[in-house]
Amino acid sequence: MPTLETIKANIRENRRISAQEALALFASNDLLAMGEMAALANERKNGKNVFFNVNRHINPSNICVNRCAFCAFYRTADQEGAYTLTTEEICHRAVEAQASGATELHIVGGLHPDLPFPFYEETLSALRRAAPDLHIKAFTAVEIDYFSCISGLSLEQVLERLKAAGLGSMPGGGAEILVEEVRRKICPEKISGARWLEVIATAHRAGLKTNATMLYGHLETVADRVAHMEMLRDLQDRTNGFQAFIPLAFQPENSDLKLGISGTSGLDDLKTLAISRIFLDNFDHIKAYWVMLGEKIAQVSLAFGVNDLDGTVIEEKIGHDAGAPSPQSLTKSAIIRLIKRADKVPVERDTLYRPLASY
Ligand code: V47
Repeated sequence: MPTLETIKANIRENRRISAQEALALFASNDLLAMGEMAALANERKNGKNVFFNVNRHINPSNICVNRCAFCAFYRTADQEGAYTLTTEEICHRAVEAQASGATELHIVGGLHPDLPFPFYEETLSALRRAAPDLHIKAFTAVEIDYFSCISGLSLEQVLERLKAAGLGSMPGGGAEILVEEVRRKICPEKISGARWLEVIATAHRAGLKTNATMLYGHLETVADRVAHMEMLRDLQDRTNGFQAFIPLAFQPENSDLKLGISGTSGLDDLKTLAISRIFLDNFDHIKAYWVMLGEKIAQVSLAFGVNDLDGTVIEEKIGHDAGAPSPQSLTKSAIIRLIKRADKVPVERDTLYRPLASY
């Protein structure tokens, strides 16, 4: 087993750490040592700056044919609570967001059994007209694969058509844990990990930036987490299309995975964020998603390698349907205060990480 001392020396000398070394970090509870290494790796890339953005999340529908065991958000079409927003309702939310100073829409939904592919194209075009200043970050790799299935178009054709309609980039959802054995248990109907990577690689080739997430704190082992991050690191070496890595802490209420699983611990959250910063040397940004972490862990994570906070959000369903105790939304001034009190410099960014203002 590699020692923390040899791993520290690697970080100091800016050398990539191995999967075995990442496993040794997970086996240790020396949180402060990991924080120190992650902070060094982060400061080299980002100094004292912490990015945040002013965005609005929209989930057009919760009807989904995938029925993942960890998900408390989805409904079947005939189930109570199932909803689908109209294009007008989606645009109304976008216009509100633009008027309140947002720069990004983050749009993800379920795999709807009836809506045809042109619905999504038309919605993007309508959004372009209704709120032309907003960058549209939309559709996980899982949705893009589904669009290809329901339309008979290739991945390349789907992505080109969505780009033409206004798609600016893609979020990192649907990755869960990319290891097949875990997917069989938590999301057996979902596309494979290999297919997720293939869709993302295709998006990167089409010139779309994406993020990558990792859902942790359920049935996976730490070896699964490291294998997941290694697949992402390998792909990033080939495409350089990922912007941020976002570990998502599993929220255990109201899903089929609830039994016997409690939420993640603060120690695990901070370790996972720090190790991701250390291991993913080719990712510029590690994002804390305060919705799943809570504001306080998200703030403390800024001393553990994190350099990005998402965001104002406004309306969040996926984590809150699963019992997340965090608020629905943070104001821009609350985010700025949170970052300043962590002794960092808040930098508002656009979706492509261009700085807009520093506070
Ligand atoms: O893919 C579902 C996760 C994801 C639960 O790219 C859950 O900027 C915790 O991907 N507990 C969607 N997580 C959210 C997402 C995201 C969020 C913020 C920023 C970005 C980005 C992407 O939420 C799903 C799934 O992995 N999820 N259920 C749950 N019970």
